Amino acid sequence: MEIQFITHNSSKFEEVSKVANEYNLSVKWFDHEYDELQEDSLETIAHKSCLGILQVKPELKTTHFFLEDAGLFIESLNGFPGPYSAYVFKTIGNNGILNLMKNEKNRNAYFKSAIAYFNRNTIETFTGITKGSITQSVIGEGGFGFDPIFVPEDKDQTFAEMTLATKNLYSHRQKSLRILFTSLTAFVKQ
Ligand code: ITT
Repeated sequence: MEIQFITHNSSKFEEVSKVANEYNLSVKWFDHEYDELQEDSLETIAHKSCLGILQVKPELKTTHFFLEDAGLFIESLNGFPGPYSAYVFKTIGNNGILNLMKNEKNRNAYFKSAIAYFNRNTIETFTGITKGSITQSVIGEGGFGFDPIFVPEDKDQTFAEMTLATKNLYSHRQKSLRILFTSLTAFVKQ
């Protein structure tokens, strides 16, 4: 069964294909930039993005594909940027977030990943959360997005300091992916 992953972010695709390998699944990259509707929940955004893509690319109706929407939720900012993460990253970036949190003692935050999977018929959503904290400065060169300012719980490195394999042990994305891939491989075994 061929599964396509729709994203414009090559780093996301790398993370996804490494986890897929562990399940002997081959995921193909479908490079497409799509408009995300602004909604309060990542699951709704992912679900609606899936519906939107099926409208503009009706040829996908006979295929299996998924996409993913992720966000960083910061406790002292009441969950901001959350579903607005892409816009906030583009506009104020990591330094802008650190400035908003200047003198803030509560550094708690979590990353959430929401996958919407289309199985030729219906759309299912899967989520994963990784708790952690926001650093005082930008640290590390790897990864992408907010990786240099996020340290997962009980670890002492930011996601940007970790190898891809290590980020894939702790990330929000591998958690939602493992739920999806487990259900897909269970289905194949039946
Ligand atoms: P898509 O084409 O898949 O939508 P994207 O990079 O726009 O790729 P999202 O909309 O899911 O991805 O991400 C929202 C923002 O959160 C965006 O600025 C990302 O850089 C950031 N982000 C998402 N996942 C992340 C991760 O694992 N580590 C750090 N930042 C992340």
